[in-house]
Amino acid sequence: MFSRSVVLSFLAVGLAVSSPDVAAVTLDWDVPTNTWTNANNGSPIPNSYDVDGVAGNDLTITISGQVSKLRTEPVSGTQTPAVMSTLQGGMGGEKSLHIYANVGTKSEITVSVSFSATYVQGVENVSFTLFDIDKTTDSEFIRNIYGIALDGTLIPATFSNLGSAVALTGSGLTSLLTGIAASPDGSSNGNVTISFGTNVIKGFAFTFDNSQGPPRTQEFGLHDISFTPVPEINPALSAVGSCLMAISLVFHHRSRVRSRRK
Ligand SMILES: [Ca+2]
Ligand SMILES: [Ca+2]
Ligand SMILES: [Ca+2]
Repeated sequence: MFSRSVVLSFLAVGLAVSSPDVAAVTLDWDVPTNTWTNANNGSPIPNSYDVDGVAGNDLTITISGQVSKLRTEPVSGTQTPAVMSTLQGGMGGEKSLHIYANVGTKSEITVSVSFSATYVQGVENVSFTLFDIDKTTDSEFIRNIYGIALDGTLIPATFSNLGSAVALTGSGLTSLLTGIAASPDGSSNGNVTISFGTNVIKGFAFTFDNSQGPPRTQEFGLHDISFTPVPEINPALSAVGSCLMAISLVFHHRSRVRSRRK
């Protein structure tokens, strides 16, 4: 007969099957298909990437703000944004999404990443590293850094692996990264890793700008982006679990009725 422990066993099996461990996913710029495309006039358009092994795009990167300030990166001769390995963050040949711009005071270029709506439960463990946040004549700043929760709430980031050319001031949503020294192109001195940890988000954004001063050419790289989709409860398996529970309750009820008749 179906005892309470049998019912609990069915439920445990159902939950285990319907909540599989979901592996981390990475947008890796070294994968040849992960390229960046600009409009014919050179201005950036949103670019989407399919990286989780399931057909369909998983994240979209949009670059907005004063995009007229974007320039050709002189080492490669390529109009940015572009995927290249001029900046390597001390990782020896790693590519990044390179932003090279002629920015002056209050020139802001914002990078926004939105994860696919097919991740209905959002994503977690979002993490990425910026390369070459540094200072030549003027400091480079990264500000307005936030994740976006499923309900639209803004989530502060956490910062780690700060290179010696980067200073972190402020906290929470007003955290500010400032380039305080020059970092060579291949160096990790201008690195900072930005993470949202166990916060479930559907996107994130940050803004790059210049300190006060005349326009100067400045640059940084957005390295690989990793994230873990939050698993959905499988509706089919939930239905099976409910059926099994209903059947077991019927049996349990009958057995009690029978035992009362004895
Ligand atoms: Ca890579
Ligand atoms: Ca996909
Ligand atoms: Ca820089």
